[in-house]
Amino acid sequence: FDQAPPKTEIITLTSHVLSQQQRHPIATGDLTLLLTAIQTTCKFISTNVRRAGLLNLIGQAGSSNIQGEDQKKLDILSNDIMINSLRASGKCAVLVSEENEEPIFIDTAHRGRYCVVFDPLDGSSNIDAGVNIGTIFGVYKCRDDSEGTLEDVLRPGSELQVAGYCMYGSSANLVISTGQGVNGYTLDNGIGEFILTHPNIRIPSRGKIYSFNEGNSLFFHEPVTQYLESIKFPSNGKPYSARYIGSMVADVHRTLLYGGIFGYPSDKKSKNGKLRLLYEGYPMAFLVEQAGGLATTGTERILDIKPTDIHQRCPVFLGSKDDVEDVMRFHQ
Ligand code: P6P
Repeated sequence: FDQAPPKTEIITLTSHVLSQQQRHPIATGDLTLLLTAIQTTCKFISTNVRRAGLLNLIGQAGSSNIQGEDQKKLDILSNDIMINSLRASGKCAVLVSEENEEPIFIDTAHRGRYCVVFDPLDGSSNIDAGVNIGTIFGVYKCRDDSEGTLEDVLRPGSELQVAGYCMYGSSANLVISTGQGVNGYTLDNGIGEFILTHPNIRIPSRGKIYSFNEGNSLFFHEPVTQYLESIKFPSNGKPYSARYIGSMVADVHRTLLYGGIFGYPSDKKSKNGKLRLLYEGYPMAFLVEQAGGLATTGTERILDIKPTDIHQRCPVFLGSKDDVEDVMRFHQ
């Protein structure tokens, strides 16, 4: 048999993170254990999302979250799973969830050195339509002299240790960065492991796709209108393609892999846009920058923003470096 053996290098998320973390001389294994809790949560949520229709989990839960949005049963379930799993890990001190008005301060018995900000099931308005949705998370380490306070999570995204998302679609794709580039893993339901399928994701320097909700065009500020005109009616006669799913995880995942630009700008209706800074803006900006792209409000690097409220919103333009720089030029 002179054929080369098939490349069956099965690297799991757990072993990959362990190997990356072990390079840090001061690694205690705490972050690895926290990431294990996060991936277990994603596996659990994936199972429930996949079976939602069968278990009649789809539909309203009859309550609404602090954003005033109708809560779906899966939202509540995913949030409960994530909070319980993170608390049980014993590695967290403060949790911030899109579904909870106040931060969650972990009791002493279960307290650790990390703070996790997350949207347990982003894009949930798409659940009933079977459109891809996802969990988005970011991890801060408590400041040295802190046991875990609000100030530990009101920090610029540039201080995150980890950022990632898990997209629930035809398969469960977990994309994560610990500050050494971006890696993508696909859940093998047969063995219950996330397998490394997209090592070292790099976003193309320029793409051919733009992803905005143009239903808001009436309210767009002039720089956004002019930017969109420039790629829809370009002098080279080659307009960009429009792709908009309306689920941030799905739109960002496509942008990471194919390049181009995703934008949810501020407009005359929403002065800071719609997306939340801590658990949507920061994690996605962290990942895109780690993959070689940029993430801006139009005038400011998203990761540099100092937050004042855990649920504050921010305008978002992110994606290929050249495309984001084009947008910034229209905001000068
Ligand atoms: P619109 C989903 O509700 C979400 O928070 C993001 O996942 C998504 O990018 C955005 O809102 C979609 O908002 O106004 O275009 O429906």
